[in-house]
Amino acid sequence: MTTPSIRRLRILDSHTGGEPTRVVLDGMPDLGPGSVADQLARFRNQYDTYRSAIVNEPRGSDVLVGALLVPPSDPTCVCGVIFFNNVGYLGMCGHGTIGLMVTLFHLGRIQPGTHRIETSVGIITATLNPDGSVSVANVPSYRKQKAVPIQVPEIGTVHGDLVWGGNWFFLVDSDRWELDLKQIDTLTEVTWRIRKAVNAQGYPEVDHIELFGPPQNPKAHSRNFVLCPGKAYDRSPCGTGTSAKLACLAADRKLEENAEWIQESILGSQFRGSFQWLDRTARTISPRVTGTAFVTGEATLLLNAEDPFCWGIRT
Ligand code: PYC
Repeated sequence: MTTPSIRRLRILDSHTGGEPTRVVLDGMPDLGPGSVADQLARFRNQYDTYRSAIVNEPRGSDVLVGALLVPPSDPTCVCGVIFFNNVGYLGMCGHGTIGLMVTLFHLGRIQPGTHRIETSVGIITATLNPDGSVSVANVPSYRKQKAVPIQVPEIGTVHGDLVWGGNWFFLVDSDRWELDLKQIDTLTEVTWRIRKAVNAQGYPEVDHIELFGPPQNPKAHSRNFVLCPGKAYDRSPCGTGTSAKLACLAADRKLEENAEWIQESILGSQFRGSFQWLDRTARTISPRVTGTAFVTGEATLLLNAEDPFCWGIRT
């Protein structure tokens, strides 16, 4: 028996409102110089097999979001981060940033206070609050189009808003579907159909579909169901999805600047959101989303070149 060639990747797992994040600390090939966006391009073009190895089965699952720590090009940032999932890369990730902050604190790399983080879609700030919660000031967010009609096979016409919240969302406000955990299969099927129809009808950039309905907790303002790009649903209220919702509420003058919006997930976990105007004419806001995360594991992934599933199971 020969000694296999094994690459070791050090990881920390956490969850934010039920949605998991796997922070990769080291062990990756060098992604070279430049901004986080430059490094993401090299990750995607040259080392995408690592993405699959880290988050897909047999080491991960469809719901897992990876967060690779990389050197920031902006020296005022505490780190750079590349977010990814079972099918590709995310621009920003709100629950992932909350998980990352709690992980960095767990490692003793940051203290409570405000820290700048470079992502592939811009610099964000994240505050580790004295009570352990994390507030993320996300990238500028805005609604591009309101009430876009989409013909969805076997469902009919669905109207939704096309919104940037660090990822592209299609937001549907409707009481047509019961937003309850027992309905996960139906909700997944409905949103997947909507996603395909939205993409086919002129909006290929949209990769998150978000349904809104009344909350179950009377303290919350709304409940959501968010379908992520690889067909897994977000267990958390989705940080970028909540940012997108805030952009719509701001544009419709349904929420005042700095007023609180409590967004409930399909699990019942909550994010607290608010916004500040960046440009009232362009209806662009700076969203702020607060949530909590818990570290769930510390491990070393072993990538054995002789393992037939070394690079993950791609579906
Ligand atoms: O929290 O922004 C988020 C997010 C995006 C995909 C999964 N979670």
